[in-house]
Amino acid sequence: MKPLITTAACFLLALTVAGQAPIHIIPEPYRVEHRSGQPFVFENNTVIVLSDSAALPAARRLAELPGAGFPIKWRQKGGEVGKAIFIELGPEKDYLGDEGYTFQVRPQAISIQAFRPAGLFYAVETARQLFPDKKGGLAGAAIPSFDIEDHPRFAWRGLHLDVSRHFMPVEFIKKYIDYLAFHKLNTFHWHLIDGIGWRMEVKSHPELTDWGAWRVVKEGRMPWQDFEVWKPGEERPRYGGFYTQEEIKEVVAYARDRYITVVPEIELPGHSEVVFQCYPGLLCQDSLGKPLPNIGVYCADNPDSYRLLEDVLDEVLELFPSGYIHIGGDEVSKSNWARCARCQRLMAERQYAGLDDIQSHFVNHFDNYLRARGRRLIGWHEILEGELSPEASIMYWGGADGAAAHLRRGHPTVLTPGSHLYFDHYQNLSPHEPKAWGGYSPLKEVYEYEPAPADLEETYRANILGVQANVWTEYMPDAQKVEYMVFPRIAALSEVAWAKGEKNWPRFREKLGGLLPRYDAMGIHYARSAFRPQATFELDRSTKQLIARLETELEAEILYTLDGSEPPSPSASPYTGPIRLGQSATIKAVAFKDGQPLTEPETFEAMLHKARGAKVELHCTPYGRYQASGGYTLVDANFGGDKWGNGQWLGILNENFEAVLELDTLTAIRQVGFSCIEETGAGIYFPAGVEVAVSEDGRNFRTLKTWQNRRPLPIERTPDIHTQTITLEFEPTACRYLRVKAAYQPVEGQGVFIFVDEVVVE
Ligand code: TNX
Repeated sequence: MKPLITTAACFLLALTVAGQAPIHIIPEPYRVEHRSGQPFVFENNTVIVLSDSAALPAARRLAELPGAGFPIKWRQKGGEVGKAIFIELGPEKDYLGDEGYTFQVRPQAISIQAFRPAGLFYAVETARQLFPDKKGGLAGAAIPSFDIEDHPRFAWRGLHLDVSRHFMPVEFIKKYIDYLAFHKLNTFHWHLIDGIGWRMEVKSHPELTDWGAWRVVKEGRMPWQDFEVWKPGEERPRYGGFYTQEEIKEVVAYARDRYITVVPEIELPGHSEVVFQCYPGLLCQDSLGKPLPNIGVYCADNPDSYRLLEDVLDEVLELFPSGYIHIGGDEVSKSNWARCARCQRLMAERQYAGLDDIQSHFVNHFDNYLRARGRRLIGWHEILEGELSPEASIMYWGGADGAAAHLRRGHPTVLTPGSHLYFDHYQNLSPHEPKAWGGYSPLKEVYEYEPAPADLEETYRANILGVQANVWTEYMPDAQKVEYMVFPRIAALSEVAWAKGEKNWPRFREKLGGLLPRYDAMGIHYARSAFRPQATFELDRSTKQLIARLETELEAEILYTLDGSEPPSPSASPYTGPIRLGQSATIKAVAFKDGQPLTEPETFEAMLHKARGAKVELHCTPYGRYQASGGYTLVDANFGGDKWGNGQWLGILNENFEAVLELDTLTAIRQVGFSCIEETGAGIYFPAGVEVAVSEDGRNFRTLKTWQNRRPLPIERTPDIHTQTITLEFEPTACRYLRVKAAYQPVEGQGVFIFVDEVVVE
């Protein structure tokens, strides 16, 4: 290994060479050293020079960069060359590893070197970002003199795509692979199978795609919620698609040319409803031979289950040369196994203690099967339940805070934490964001994710194979929406996966600003969510004024108004610092670049109500992660917004809400607003009733008003999110103490949350 220079030092170097534009590469190279002196200026007779045919693919890719169509020539001993780009492999470059490279720019020549062709490939991806995007030709363009040495932090740098919930055409899959390559990612996890659709042609079982690739579309339902296969002859329209084996070969070859491994996922033993719609005879059966409900799980003691999956895997192994085969294994519904005569016999025979052992019985069968064929099994971390084969590898999708415990289990692990790397989560809190699964993972949080848990012992660190972001497509029906959810977070992911130095958010922000025009040129529908202004409010407890701050994740000028008009209206002002508010106001704000608004204007209500900053006594216990700032959350004049998981809502589980607010002085009030949020699918409900009572001494309370939820029961469980301020009005009343109670709406067989935020007193 060559001596190390930290990224911070490189950054300083970058700044110290006067007059040179900083080098902006994402992901950040390991070492960048600027040199004084003249830049390299492209000329019309610039050539690409090779000495080894193994470098030819990289040379060709380089010549395909916009404007860089230079002739490719073989190096000749003693021969004179003019301006040249040398591309070479060298055995002395072994310190760079299989994927590293060096990139040197001098006034007369650019020199790219690597130990292996993959390194040259990544050097060309660096050139793609470095060379000006000049379609008319690069002649005349200048590149400053510098040295780059670069190699990745992790061996597994992955991006996943779920094509089961929504099928994505081959042309898009190839684009997606190009996107990975651009960001120096090297693993494409192709989630080909899930309960809703089978997407891979299997020659030995054509029903899997003849039927299993197509759904009947039902009015008012998302296609992925509709678990009915379409069969030929059916008149209703069909929805779906699949990849033929020829197409799969094409994709795998396309990826291989870009040093990307395609890891296929064949789900087992759960998430497989579609399989049993094709083969109902494979379902678990009760002791009378009656099939159990289709909950998407294979019978663990039916030889036909294993035969089908082995047939499928045989074809998978022919098509996919990857070292790892992903077998899913997440969220297995096991209840059929407890009622299935065969599974029960298996349990008794093997003396299994529980259903988890049946799961590992099933998974371990395929671990053996794959190992006997020279491959390795990887599955979602739930396969750790029971007695997992020590050879198996894990893909961990829990929160980052649980990663250390999983790494200590000793299996090689790819970290795909749901807390940071789920690109189906929202990237901004704005109500203008298109529907996403839930959660909240803004760009900065993705960028700042550190895969190696600080408290993890050194011996377990080697278990980190790498990192990956997952793209579940329930709410991404087409390529455009996938691009929206993936970009620009993929750029942050690439830094996490590749860059070794310390994080530097301001620098990343600046670099990304330069990358977006390239995304534009590539026609990518990236999200501008990181340009949406977000407001935070802080109550100045002494003056009771509200301090509003506006911020965008990526650098942009913000214009705002306080008079309800939409910026850029004549009354709009540029935001230069915190705004102090002595009374309620509506703030409308939007980010601008080059005179153009970047998104829709955002609206924020600054509500300086009478209970702001009051003393609060909570008579209930907020649950787990939903503590926000305790009782103060109710009176901080900061509204929770429409994402209940954002740390600004108090969540109360299976308990009535009760709080007492103590106002500074005896105050006349006429109205109380109780802000709450609901997502019934997540167990969060509006209250069944609210009661407001007042007191002058804090002991004897007098009820002023009650409110009752008159919605008919039972309430449907849906993923829709609603917010509401339940307003109780009454005759003006002087009060010092205000008690607010809210009863929860019990629902049989499940926990019920009330989520509450501001108590608005007028
Ligand atoms: C959980 S994470 C799943 C997927 C869903 C996803 C939605 C994992 C292995 N399974 O089936 O699509 O949540 O975020």
